[in-house]
Amino acid sequence: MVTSVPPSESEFYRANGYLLVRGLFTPDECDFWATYFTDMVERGGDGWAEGGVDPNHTDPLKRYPRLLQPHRGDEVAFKFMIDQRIREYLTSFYDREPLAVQTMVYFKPPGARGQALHQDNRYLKAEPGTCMAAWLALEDIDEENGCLEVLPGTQDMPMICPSVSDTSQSFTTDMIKLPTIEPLKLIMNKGDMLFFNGSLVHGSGPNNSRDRFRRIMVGHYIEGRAEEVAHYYEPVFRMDGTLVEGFTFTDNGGGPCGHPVLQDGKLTFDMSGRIGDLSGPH
Ligand SMILES: O=C(O)CCC(=O)C(=O)O
Repeated sequence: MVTSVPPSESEFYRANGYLLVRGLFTPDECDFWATYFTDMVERGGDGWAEGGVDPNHTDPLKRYPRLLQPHRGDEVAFKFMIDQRIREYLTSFYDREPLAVQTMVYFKPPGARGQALHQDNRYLKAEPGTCMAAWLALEDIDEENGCLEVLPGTQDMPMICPSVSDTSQSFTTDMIKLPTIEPLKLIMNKGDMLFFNGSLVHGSGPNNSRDRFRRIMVGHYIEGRAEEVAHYYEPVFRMDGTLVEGFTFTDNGGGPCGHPVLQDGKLTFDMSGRIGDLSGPH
């Protein structure tokens, strides 16, 4: 496939493990997806809402839970996952087409908790290589409504053993704590896309706004050279939309992880940890 991605952008991704592309999608496309998936969750989620929808719950995330894997039955989500622009960018990073394994839609209404810092390949377990995310802002996103935060410099780190999160701030319970790295908060406009790799530590804070949702769509991919991925991510698709037959799915058993150790001001890892068993989304 001929790619129109400027080489400086793919070089930035390879060096930093992330790349922010401004205006990759139009405001009209974002408005369409925001309305389409909000309608979906408000009518009960069509089977894709994590834990089901409870419209009267006091927790905003029970009223607007994430949609998980809607591409497995919904054409709109499937088309987003294999969008040509995403395909070109991801292909340019490793000079090879990736494989598509996941879609998610987050609503994060006012008052909703965020998601504590984590690494995606802890969950996807793509091997060899890693996974990649294509995270699209469906509206303007800043610190107030819970922007994404990344820890620069973590893109080549091993899987790090998580500690327990503060569940008043995060709806997930794992949290990576690194003593030395300040989070980079990514202020994004509607239509901007962030690509990032499976080692880059990232997460988001709560939505502290009074009346602004923070809707995003994300696709997850694995490198084209990957030979296995965790069971939850079955089935695997090529970026032309065809199904990959005979892929190997791992049983989600734990692999090694590193405990952060500061030695003379330098961050290293004691790799004696084991990631616990996990199944399901991250
Ligand atoms: O949107 C968020 O707050 C977190 C998303 C995320 O962690 C991911 O897509 O891997």
